[in-house]
Amino acid sequence: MIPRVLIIAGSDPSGGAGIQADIKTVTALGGYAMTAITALSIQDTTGVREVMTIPAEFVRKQIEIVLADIGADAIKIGMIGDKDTAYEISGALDKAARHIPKVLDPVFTSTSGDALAKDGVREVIYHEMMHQAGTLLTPNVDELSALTGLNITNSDELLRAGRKLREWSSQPMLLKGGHVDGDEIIDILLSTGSVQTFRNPRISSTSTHGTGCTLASAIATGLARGLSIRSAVPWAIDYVRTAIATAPGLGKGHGPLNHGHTVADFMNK
Ligand code: PXL
Repeated sequence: MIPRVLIIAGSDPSGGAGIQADIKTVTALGGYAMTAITALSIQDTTGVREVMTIPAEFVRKQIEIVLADIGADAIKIGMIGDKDTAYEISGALDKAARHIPKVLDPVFTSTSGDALAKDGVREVIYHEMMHQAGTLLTPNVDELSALTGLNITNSDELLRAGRKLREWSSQPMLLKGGHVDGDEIIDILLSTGSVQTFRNPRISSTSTHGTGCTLASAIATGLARGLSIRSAVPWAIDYVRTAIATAPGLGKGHGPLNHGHTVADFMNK
């Protein structure tokens, strides 16, 4: 059966991040994408102008209806605009998705530095969502700082902050090192009894809009295909790296990735 991935996230009309990046990623990796849209944004590659949140109950109903009918093999959770929505999502997943692997990307700001979550979302993630069984949390440096209160400027501090957060939750975490300076990007996967490190040369590019969304969706698709977290993470990193390396160079700010690099074979037929 085709790997089914439910995406819970916000819309980016410029197509590089959010729901749009998620659907492209899941599709490009051979999965079937479904969505529960949490918010609409007005944004381009240079930044976010406005955010309109969808009523919390309406978000919950989107989740419930697709899980009841089609079902899902993995769930990706991205932008959550406000705390009511966070509570509804948390409740819906606790009820209907306990046994489904979940990738929780704690989105607080966009690549351009604009706020995407209102006050209180972080607390619901911290106190509820990151503890749900089968949840992989994927914080970047800023998100990990926001969740722990620790300043992170290098890989040692990234690991220290991750370990501190792991004292609070037994769920696995992928600490993303892209925002730590250096020629090498070091991502760290923390799970019970193990620390796995992924080292890759940094690709110098301004086309990085939506990398976090894309990575989380790629991991979710890997999990939906039956991969373990330890296998899905490097597979997803590989997909994102090629998507950055072959980015189309669109827009005047942080450009989008090339999500479609996996479909080239058909185009060349
Ligand atoms: O990458 C974080 C993110 C998530 N969701 C939406 C976004 C962004 C970044 O721009 O626009 C809708």
